[in-house]
Amino acid sequence: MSDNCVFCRIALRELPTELVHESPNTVAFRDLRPQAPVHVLVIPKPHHPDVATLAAADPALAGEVLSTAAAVAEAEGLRADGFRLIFNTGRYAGQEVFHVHAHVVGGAPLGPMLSS
Ligand code: DGP
Repeated sequence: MSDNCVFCRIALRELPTELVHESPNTVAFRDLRPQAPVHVLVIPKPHHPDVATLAAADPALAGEVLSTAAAVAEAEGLRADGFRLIFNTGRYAGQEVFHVHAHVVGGAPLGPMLSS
């Protein structure tokens, strides 16, 4: 738990959210500002600021985040047509919340990976 971290508070169920999946070490919930018909965030329950620090500190947990993201994509019906998995990391990527999270987005054609 990191003080004032909104995603730690979601993991602890201190803030309301639309939960779509929970495992002992991960939580998945719908993004507040969806960018696609399906837009789910997957987080590890322990606080790590971004995917690089998570991968260095706890590679097994990083793997659990990936497998949870795959399970969410399957459960949301995204496997057949595909989906995008995004880890915004740091300032140039526009990361807003510094508790590592995977965006699982899909449900429609997503366009180019980067806006020009
Ligand atoms: P990023 O730029 O990768 O850090 O994206 C953060 C995302 O988190 C953004 O799409 C909006 C979402 N978000 C921020 N606060 C909340 C919240 O309190 N609840 C939910 N469900 N999503 C949130």
